[in-house]
Amino acid sequence: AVQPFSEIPGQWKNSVANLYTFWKMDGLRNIHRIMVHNFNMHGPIYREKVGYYESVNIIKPEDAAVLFKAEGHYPKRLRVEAWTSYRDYRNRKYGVLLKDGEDWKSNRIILNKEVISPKMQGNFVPLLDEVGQDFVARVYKKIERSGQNEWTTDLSHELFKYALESVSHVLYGERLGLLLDYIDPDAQHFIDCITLMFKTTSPMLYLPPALLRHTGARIWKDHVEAWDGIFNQADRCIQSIYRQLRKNPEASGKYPGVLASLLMLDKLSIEDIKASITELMAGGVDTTSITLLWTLYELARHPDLQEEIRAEISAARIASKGDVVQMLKMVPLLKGALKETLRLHPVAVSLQRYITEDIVLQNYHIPAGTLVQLGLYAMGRDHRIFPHPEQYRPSRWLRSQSHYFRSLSFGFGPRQCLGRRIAETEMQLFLIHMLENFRFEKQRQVEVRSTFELILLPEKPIMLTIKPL
Ligand code: HEM
Ligand code: 2DC
Repeated sequence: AVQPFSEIPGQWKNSVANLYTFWKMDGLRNIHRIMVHNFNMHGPIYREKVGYYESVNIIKPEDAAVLFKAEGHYPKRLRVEAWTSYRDYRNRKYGVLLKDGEDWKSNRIILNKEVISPKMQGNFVPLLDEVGQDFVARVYKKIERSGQNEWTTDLSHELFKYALESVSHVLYGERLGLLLDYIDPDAQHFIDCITLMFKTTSPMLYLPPALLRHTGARIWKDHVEAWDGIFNQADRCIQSIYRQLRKNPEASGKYPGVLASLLMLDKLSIEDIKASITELMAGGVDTTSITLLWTLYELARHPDLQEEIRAEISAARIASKGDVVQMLKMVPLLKGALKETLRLHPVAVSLQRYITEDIVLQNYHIPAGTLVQLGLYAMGRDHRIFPHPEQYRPSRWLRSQSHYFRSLSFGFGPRQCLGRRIAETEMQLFLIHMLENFRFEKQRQVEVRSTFELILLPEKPIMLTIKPL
């Protein structure tokens, strides 16, 4: 017989005690490892209550399948109160990230066509390819200046600039110039604000922002300052495109970027467009840059694999005869490498949904309305789901074994990552250009762990040596 909800294992009954152990274990930065620990202790399902938010946690692909079948027409994630509180405080509209219900759906359908339909990829490729080529030129310059025919560095800051330059080129159809020697200080400030915004969000997952706001807490002030910086910079970019479009409305035939396309389409209000474009711009920096950094780290640790992927790229370059869209269809191992990076180093520790109907998970009854979390980080490192999970093996993603509900790094279904196509294309083109030109090496073979700052980040700088081929 199916067991009742109240029988699910876990320490959900004593939430104060749970919060205490959580702080003591430095839970804030270790959420991903605490989840692994909980699955080891309780098995593949457990209930948990930390502070005010309660959830059922699952790890198995079969259970993920059941969860996503019960997500309803308007799938809802855990609400990040810090983000909604800021919008309410400053009287700014929610974009697609924070909207729910019919309002979310109608905005999302229009955005889908402009941002993740396969048809758009052809428009994005030339824009992203150009940025990739410029990045290579910049690295050659750095190598030359070092005078040692190699460059040893923590690439993260360069990658942030690459990511912002890439997403901006797609959104605005224009370059920001972040890969030049002297960059706009406002753009650098924007990058710093995003990092600060994520960092200040995570404590507020457990302490209600409303409380912090009324007690004048530092963390809330920093958070507001970070979002202010993000919105101000995005507003400047949006205004400049808007003005150009009004001065010169006739289409030139050239793809004008996501923002101009949305404005000309005239199906969303200007305020809705601004809100979602700002979210896309902010969501497009740390996510792809950190994933690229982890990928270079893994390839530096696996020189034979690096060589194998380089060979795949060379063959694809020749076979595609200059057609880059075609080329991207011929690099399965490279795509496997990105999936493998996100398996071991996911951006999101978990996926969550409020289920809209009663379901059964691991033989327990789960009532409609429950918040169910799929532990993505824990799943990626479970040996029952991924044999030898500690090994970085992109070939496991080739068409040999079943990937049933195992490839979930960008989420699932209609509420999945809106930036997915941009992210994937941008990361594939980056790796193609970099591997065609340079070799990556790692000095000391030390394991770098993840730390949670809303998204998962490397806990310390990753130093790489880059050499021309
Ligand atoms: C949502 C992952 C890059 C914009 C999400 C979600 C995940 C995710 C897991 C939640 C999906 C769900 O609940 O099913 C990633 C990863 C990235 C990445 C792994 C890169 C490696 C980006 C980029 C952008 C972006 C580049 C913007 C250009 C968004 C937005 C949402 C979202 C707007 C909310 C969509 C909605 O609620 O309808 N992402 N993301 N992401 N992401 Fe990404
Ligand atoms: C963080 O317990 C851990 O893609 C929480 O580009 C549950 C949770 C809820 C929503 C998740 C968040 C986690 C991680 C970061 C995500 C976010 C939804 C979107 C966001 C996954 C797992 C992200 C990084 C977006 C951010 C866009 C924003 C900056 C405008």
